[in-house]
Amino acid sequence: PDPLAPELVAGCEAEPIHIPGSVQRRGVMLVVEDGVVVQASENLHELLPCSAEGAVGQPLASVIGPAAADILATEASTGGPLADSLQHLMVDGTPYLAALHRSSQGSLILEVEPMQGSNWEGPASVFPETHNVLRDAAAAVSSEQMYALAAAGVRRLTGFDRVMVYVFDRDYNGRVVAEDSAAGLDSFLDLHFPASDIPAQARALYEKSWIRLISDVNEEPARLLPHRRPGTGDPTDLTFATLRAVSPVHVEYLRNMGVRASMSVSLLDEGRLWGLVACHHYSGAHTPSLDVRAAVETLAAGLSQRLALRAAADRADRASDVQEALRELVEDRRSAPLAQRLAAPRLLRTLDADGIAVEVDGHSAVHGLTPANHAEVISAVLGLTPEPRFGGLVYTCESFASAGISVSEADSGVAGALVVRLPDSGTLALFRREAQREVSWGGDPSEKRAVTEEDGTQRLGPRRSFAAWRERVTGSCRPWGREDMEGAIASRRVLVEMLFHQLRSETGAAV
Ligand code: BLA
Repeated sequence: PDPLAPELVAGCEAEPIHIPGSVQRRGVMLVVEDGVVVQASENLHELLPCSAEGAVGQPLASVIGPAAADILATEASTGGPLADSLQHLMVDGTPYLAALHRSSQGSLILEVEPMQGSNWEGPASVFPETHNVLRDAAAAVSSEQMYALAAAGVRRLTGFDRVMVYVFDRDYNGRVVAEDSAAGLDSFLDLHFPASDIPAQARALYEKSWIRLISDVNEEPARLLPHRRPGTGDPTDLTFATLRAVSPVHVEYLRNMGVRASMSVSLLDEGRLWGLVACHHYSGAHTPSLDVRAAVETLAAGLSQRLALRAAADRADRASDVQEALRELVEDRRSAPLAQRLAAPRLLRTLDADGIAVEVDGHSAVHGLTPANHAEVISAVLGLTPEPRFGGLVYTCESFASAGISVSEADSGVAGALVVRLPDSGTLALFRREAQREVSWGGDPSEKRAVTEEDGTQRLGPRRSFAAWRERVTGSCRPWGREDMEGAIASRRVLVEMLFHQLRSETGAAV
C-alpha cells in the first residue's frame, strides 16, 4: 500500500496518547480526590516508603506524611487552574521534587521525582543561564541567530548530546534550522521531516503541555493501579502529566534513530505550535531534573515570543517597502495608465516575484514572466480556496500542475501564482517560476513505512533509515509565505486608497 495513504496516517492520529494509563519510571504518580489516593503508579515503592496497593484508599497524608500533605493541600486550595506547580517535598527525611496539577477530570495529580541531579539546593546556575540566553536573544539581529542561541542555551542547561530547533511549514512538515551537538555526531541541520512524524493529536497536546521528557526508551512503563478511575471507570487524563508514558510507536521511532532519551519543548505563537526544541541523548538514559526542565520551559516561552515578534517585524518592514514602492508608482502621473505603471520592475522586485499581471481601472498590463493565457490562469486560481485570515481576498497556488491548471506550452517555466482581488473585479497577480528545490529528507519518504500487524491490519510504522535522502521537488514554485500575502495586501491597501481619491476627484463629491 501507499506508505502515506490517508487511512494509515489517520490510524496514527487516532492513538489517544493523553490516556496511556501508565507512567515513566523515573518518578511515581499519585492521583488524589478529596484528600484520598485513588490511583498510584505500580512503582510507588521504588521511591516512597509505601506500595501502590497500600496507598490506594488511604489519605495522602499517610502516604507522604502530614507536613508534605499540608504543603500540597495549601497549594491546591489557592484556587485558579493549577498547572505544573513545582514543589520541594521532604518525605521521611528524604528530599524530592514534585509537580502538582489538577487534571481535566478534577483530580489532583502528584508526580514525585528524586532530588538527584537537581539544582534546587545547589548553586542555582539555571537562573543565570536562562537569563543569559534571553538577554543574548534580545540583542540578536536575526531569527537564525536566535535559533542558534536557543539550541546552544538548552544544551548547556540540559546536557543532551544533540539539541535542535525544529520549525514547521504550513503543512507541518518540519526542518531543522539550528543545532548544537556533541563532537563526533553527524549533523541533522537542514534535514526535513514529514508531518506524519508528529501526528495531529500529538501537536494538539503539545500546544497545551509545553515540555516532555522521555528519559529512557528502553524502560517498561509503570501502570496506574487500579488501571482506571474508580467510580467512573474512565482512563485518567494525563495531558499535563510530566511522567505520561509515551506512545509505543514513537518509542519505536526513537529506537530506530538510535536515540536513548528524547525531550522536546513547544515553540508557540498565540497558542499555535510553530516549532519544537528537540533534544536527543544517545549514550544512555538522560534525566534533567524537574527544575531544569521548568527553566527550559520558561526559556522556550520567552524565546517563542521574541521569535514571533522578530518574524512579525520582518514582515512589517517588507509590507512598508511594498507600500512605498507603490506610492511612488501611483503618484507618478505623467505616464501611462495605472496598470502599466504597476506592472514594472520596481514592484516586481519588492514583491519578490518573477512576473506580474495587473488588471485595474479598466486597463491591464503584464511584466516579467507571465503565462500567455494569464487571464484564464488567474480566474482558475480565484476558483481555489482563498487563504484564511485575509478576508477572502488572497489566493495562492504553488503548482499549477498539481492544481490541474493548464498554462500554455511556451510558459512551462511558470509554476505558481498569488492573486489578490482589487475593487471592481480587478486583480493583482504575481507569478513565480519553478524552483528546483533540493530537499534533504531525514530518511527516504517513499520508503515503505506500512507495518502489518499479526491480525493482518496495516498501520504506519516509523521509518528505519535516517540518512539524508535528497528529493527534487519539481513543478512547484518557492512557497508563498505570510510575508508575501501581507505584501500583496499592503499593495491592495494603497490601490484602494488611490482609487477612492480618484473617484472623489472625478465626481467632485465631498467625502
Ligand atoms: C512524537 N515525534 C514526536 C515527537 C517528536 C517527533 C520530536 C515529540 C516527542 C519527543 O519529544 O520525542 C519527531 N523527533 C521527531 C523528528 C525529529 C526528532 C521529526 O528528533 C527530527 C530530528 N511517528 C512516526 C509515525 C507515527 C509517529 C509514522 O514517524 C505514527 C504512526 C507517531 N510521534 C508519534 C506519536 C508521537 C510522536 C504518536 C507522540 C508521542 C507522545 O508524546 O506520546
